[in-house]
Amino acid sequence: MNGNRIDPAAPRRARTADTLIFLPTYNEQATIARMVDCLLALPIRCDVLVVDDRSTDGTTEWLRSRAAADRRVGLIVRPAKLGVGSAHKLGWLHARRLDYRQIVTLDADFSHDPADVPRLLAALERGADVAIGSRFTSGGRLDYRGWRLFLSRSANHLARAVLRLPIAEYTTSLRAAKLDRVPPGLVETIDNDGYGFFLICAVRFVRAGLAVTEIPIHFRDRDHGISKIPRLEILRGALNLARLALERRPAGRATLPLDRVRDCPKCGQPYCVPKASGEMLCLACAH
Ligand SMILES: Nc1nc2c(ncn2[C@@H]2O[C@H](COP(=O)(O)OP(=O)(O)OP(=O)(O)O)[C@@H](O)[C@H]2O)c(=O)[nH]1
Ligand SMILES: [Mg+2]
Repeated sequence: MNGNRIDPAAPRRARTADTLIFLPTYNEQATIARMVDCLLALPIRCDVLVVDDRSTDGTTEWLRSRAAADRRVGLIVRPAKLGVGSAHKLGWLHARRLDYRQIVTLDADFSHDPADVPRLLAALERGADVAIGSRFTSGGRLDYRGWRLFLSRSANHLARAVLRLPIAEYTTSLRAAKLDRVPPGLVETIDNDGYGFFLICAVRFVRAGLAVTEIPIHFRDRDHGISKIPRLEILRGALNLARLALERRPAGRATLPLDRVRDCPKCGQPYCVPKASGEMLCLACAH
């Protein structure tokens, strides 16, 4: 394995299960080992994919050795911090390429409880296309205090009031979906690489007519590591919401024929997707 490159075997590795659990990481050394172990100990058959943006705290090294030792763990290391939304798009594209039946996404810092994963999957079994772990539906809880609590609550209340969609949670990443029900590209073509990705994604699920259900969760504030949310994200979030409210329909090209996905001429990985402009963009190295 080349220290500067992504493990080239990971993206082409065959899947060992029908369910992919996806985690984005940037400097999660305090929790990543426990998180991966908890996920793999769940009473479900699953693979775990981590997209790490070249963490500087040892997360990448730990993941490299875990991925080398366990076929259920896949790792894509990107050359720089390319954004949490961009990492999720790559996770979805990877799941589609390997033909997983369902995907689950969550944070790596234990704000989301791995024990909620089977509850989300059970909601899919009961007929939902998408299950969203929700802090704001009846029975949901949120440990934030002060400014973070105010911000999170008001952002989601505002989204609900402005968009008039039948969901209460727009901004957290704990979600599960049936890949054959979500049109290819609905997620992968979202034009946002940051935290705004989650809002657009939830809106696209509902506006695409998917059966979206909310499962109450208890969201915990991170107790290790530091927050990576830039203040500018708050302003970006407001603009994002205004744009979605005006659009009424998902913006842009929301389909992605998989035969248009190419190997990247720079990093060699199979994650080059066409942008709306027709240009190609590699979700793994941003070339
Ligand atoms: N690959 C990748 N992962 C990221 C990036 N930014 C954040 N993450 C990961 O995305 C998940 C959510 O990020 P957090 O920083 O926990 O965001 P948050 O939960 O909204 O806020 P805090 O917990 O207060 O930091 C965590 O697993 C992070 O490690 C990024 O640019 N690239
Ligand atoms: Mg967090």
